Amino acid sequence: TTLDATLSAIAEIGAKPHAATALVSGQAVSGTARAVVRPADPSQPIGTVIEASSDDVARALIAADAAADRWAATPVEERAACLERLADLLEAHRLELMVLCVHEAGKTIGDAVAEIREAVDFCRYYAVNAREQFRPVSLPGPTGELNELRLTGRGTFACISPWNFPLAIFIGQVTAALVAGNPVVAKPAPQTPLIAFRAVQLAHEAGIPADVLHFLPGGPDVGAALTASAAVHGVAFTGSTGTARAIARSLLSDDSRPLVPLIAETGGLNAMIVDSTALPEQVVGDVVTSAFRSAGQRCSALRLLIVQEDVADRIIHMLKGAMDALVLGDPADIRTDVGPVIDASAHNKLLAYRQSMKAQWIHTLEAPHTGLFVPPTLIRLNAIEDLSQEWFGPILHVVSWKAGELDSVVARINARGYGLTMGLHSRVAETAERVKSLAKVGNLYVNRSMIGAVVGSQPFGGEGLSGTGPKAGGPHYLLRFASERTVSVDTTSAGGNATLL
Ligand code: UN1
Repeated sequence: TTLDATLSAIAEIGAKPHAATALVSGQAVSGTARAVVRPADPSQPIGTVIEASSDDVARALIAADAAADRWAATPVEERAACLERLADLLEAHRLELMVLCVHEAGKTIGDAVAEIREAVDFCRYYAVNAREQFRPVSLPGPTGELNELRLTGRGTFACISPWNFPLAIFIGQVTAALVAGNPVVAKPAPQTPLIAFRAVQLAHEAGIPADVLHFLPGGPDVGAALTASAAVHGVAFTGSTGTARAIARSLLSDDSRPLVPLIAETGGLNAMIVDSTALPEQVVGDVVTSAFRSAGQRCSALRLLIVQEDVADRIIHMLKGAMDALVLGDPADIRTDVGPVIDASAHNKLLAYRQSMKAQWIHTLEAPHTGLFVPPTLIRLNAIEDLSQEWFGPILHVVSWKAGELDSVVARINARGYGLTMGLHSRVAETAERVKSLAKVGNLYVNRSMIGAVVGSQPFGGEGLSGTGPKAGGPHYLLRFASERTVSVDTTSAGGNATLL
């Protein structure tokens, strides 16, 4: 069957060694290769990467700067066409990309399919958006004056991307910066360089010039070198709030440097409020998806379930049953619902936290003995404020609320300072309206799961400690990657050029 053929292709491609290297103007760099491991079994490397040295970073920035004017002057139609060819190439190579997603990032097959889809969607959406928005626009003014607004590239952008969407977010940041007319230096997360390397090769094949897109895999040193450089005219970053703050400091640290934008998408303490009118089966399905899909490793994921006390026992009882039905294991196995977490450091932190909360466990599962697995765990808290921080894994906290407390529940969630996603399950229209008006979040989900924002329909991103905006996959995203130039010409004055009239 097609499924069997796909699964054996996944096994076959997954067994091959994969190699990535930093690319400066399309040229592989020299250096020592480091192993890239599989979260499902860190003793089995999936391939190797040669990371960028500080010299490679410097050379990439010089080459990008030299290409900046040429790329900004390339018609937007040509830049958009590159993104559309890239979308086609990503689709054509989807099997290989899925395999890398499964083995390098530990994603389930279902998540890997969604990841490739989202990357393709970003390319096509930003291509269409750029064509619409980068046309010069005439603005009304007095007779005898011409006013025109133009968008143009700002200069080299550093795109610093996370391991949790190693293709989709990587591609989303890079294509937005490119189509807006900027050269890009792209730094993937250290855990997931292989899939990003393939994406960059495909982007070059799609027509993005090699000196316009450089690939700089590496750790925090590479990121710090990029953000410290005056050659960087903007940063797109997805990752932790703390790192976003460090980047902002670095961008502002040198008084002689231009002020450049930071587009940051960071963490959340995402809550779902459930009232006593909600449909329990639907709540439980949406909670399991929101909290445990992708092993809870999405910034959109549900961390805190806030259930009205008169239905709490029933919901928790059903939730335990639904958790028991989850299959933990090898992400390359089609039956798996919950795969491993990304690396040993995440694994250790999550297990230590989970253990420290043992007295408050409501329910948990057994984990496989090898691999970086964290058992999905339900933890009871007394108050919203007891959730100390974002735990980036399959750990869900539960608190209860009483009738009449809705406004204060939302206010207490808002008071934590994050503002990414929030969920509500209720069949009362006034309750939904109340939460819509009070919730300070970027994405509010009513009577559905809280993850899986769709490019173009559900622009994604938060506020406060969760990010700077604009929203990825939304109509305003590209604008932040561009400079606005207003050109005003007096066509009546003596010096006016008759051809302008
Ligand atoms: C993230 O985890 O960094 O809505 C973003 C979602 C995804 C975005 C998650 N489209 O779940």
